[in-house]
Amino acid sequence: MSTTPKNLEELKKELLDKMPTKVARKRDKAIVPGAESGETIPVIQANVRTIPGILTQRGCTYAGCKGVVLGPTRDIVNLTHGPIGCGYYSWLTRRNQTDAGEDGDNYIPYCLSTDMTENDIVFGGEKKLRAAIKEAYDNFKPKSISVFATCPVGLIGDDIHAVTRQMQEELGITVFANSCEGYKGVSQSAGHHIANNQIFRHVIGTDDTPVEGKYKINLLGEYNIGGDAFEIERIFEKCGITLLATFSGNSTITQFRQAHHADLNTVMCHRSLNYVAEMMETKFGIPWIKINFIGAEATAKSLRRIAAYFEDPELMARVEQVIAEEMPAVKAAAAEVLPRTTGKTAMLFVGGSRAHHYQDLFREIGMETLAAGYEFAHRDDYEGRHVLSTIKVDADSRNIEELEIEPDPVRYNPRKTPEQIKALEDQGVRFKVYEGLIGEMKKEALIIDDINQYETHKIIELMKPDIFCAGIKEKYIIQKMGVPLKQLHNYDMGGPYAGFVGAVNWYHEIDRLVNTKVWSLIKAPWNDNGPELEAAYV
Ligand code: CFN
Ligand code: HCA
Repeated sequence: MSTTPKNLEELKKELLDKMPTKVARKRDKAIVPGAESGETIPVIQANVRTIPGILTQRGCTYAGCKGVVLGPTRDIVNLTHGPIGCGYYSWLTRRNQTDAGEDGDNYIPYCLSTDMTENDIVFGGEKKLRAAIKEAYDNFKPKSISVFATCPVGLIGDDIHAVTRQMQEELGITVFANSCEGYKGVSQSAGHHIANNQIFRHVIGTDDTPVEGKYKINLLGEYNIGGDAFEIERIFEKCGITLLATFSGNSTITQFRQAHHADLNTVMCHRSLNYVAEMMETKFGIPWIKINFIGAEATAKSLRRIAAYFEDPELMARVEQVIAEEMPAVKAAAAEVLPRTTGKTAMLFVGGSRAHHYQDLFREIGMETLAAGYEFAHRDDYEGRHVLSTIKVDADSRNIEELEIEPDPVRYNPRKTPEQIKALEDQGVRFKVYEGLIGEMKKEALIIDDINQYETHKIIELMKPDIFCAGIKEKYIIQKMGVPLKQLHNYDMGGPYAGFVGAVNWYHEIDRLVNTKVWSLIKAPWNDNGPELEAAYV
């Protein structure tokens, strides 16, 4: 990499240079360097309101609740309470796949909305909501109906929870509502939290039917985008690990109801599902560990982590055997592309976990990340955290043997220094480590929270990456600059990229993208005195 710590500061200065003083002062706090290998982790500003007038990548609370967390469950009917736009524009946009299973129940392809109009805004929409729930029930006879509030619902004060309570009684199925009005919070992150709370309150642990199987786990924060969950399911099955429920890729409500029978929760996307992990630990005594199945090495490490948790030689041996069987194909694919991909550079600005996870996949083909950041993650996703290991459960009796050492395990708990950790460990305290993004990036790299459109253009101009990873809003503008953009949200119709099979897909895809000659032939219309500009100025 050509930049040094000094010119990193210069880069940052150039990024902020043209901004009004007040804006530059605020944005300055959201831009920090990396801090690999034991260096002090800088504090980054995150999860704060986007400055009005700035073009952000972020989405809304409704999107985080309905689209992200609850949307991927195939047998819950999702009903949007609001004007038709929110339902329509969140209809099948996220590429979360599902296997309709033996019962064939799959409502994901449908778009259900109360279609509120002026009349409902003025006189209230509760009647219409009640009728829509009834209509959905009559048509589908589903196991559950979940209602999502859009902005106007909160503004006019419809009591959606009273309506769903009534309808639950009347219909005899689980009906629950989410007060996920788009304007709440500062991003879709608030919507994740609301969905976590409602699924925990209304669904998780409501079916005590015992579930058979050895090494029972749940997978939290995996949404089966492009078939990722299918590949992870394949690997678990091969290892003899019993997956009770995935929250929420390729999932059913029955799996959620029975998820409390698991021995362990594994958390893939910490940002969107950590609340359920913490609540299940507190209520059911199920510990959680962080895992990551993006990257072949990360997959192997995660499987070993799960096996180590169970402390069972049989599982450990099985996991080693699976890794040994799967790795040769991965290594062969990497060896094939490495001569062409080594030394290429990437930037990743996406969501609340992939900007971190996908760096492993790039590393495996010799590519370095110059700059990265999240849209809506919180400080712990950047800075990492050491959570005091709060709970130990007796596997047979399910008795909690050791309770919270810290009063509130959910509370943000900053990363501790090596000395502090050693001192606490000497006292017998155990830690659960959650590595953040900053600690895994070089000090020459830039980390930017909630990057905006101006900064995106500037950083591409200044650091010239070979590939940029982001979403649909950024894609075509960046490609017009001559830089390939790989969508890390929907995978551009590709995938899976998780697990061993996913790694092979990724290596080939990235090789194609960074080595095709077409990008050098592109001239951006705004640099070409093209017809658009002429038309604008005549
Ligand atoms: S599938 Fe996940 S992995 S859930 Fe989250 S933070 Fe979004 S929808 Mo887009 S791709 Fe993205 Fe992450 Fe977790 Fe997806 S990086 S922004 S809300 N996300
Ligand atoms: C969301 C969903 C999204 C959007 C993707 C994008 C997704 O945040 O509401 O901007 O391209 O993954 O579908 O993140």
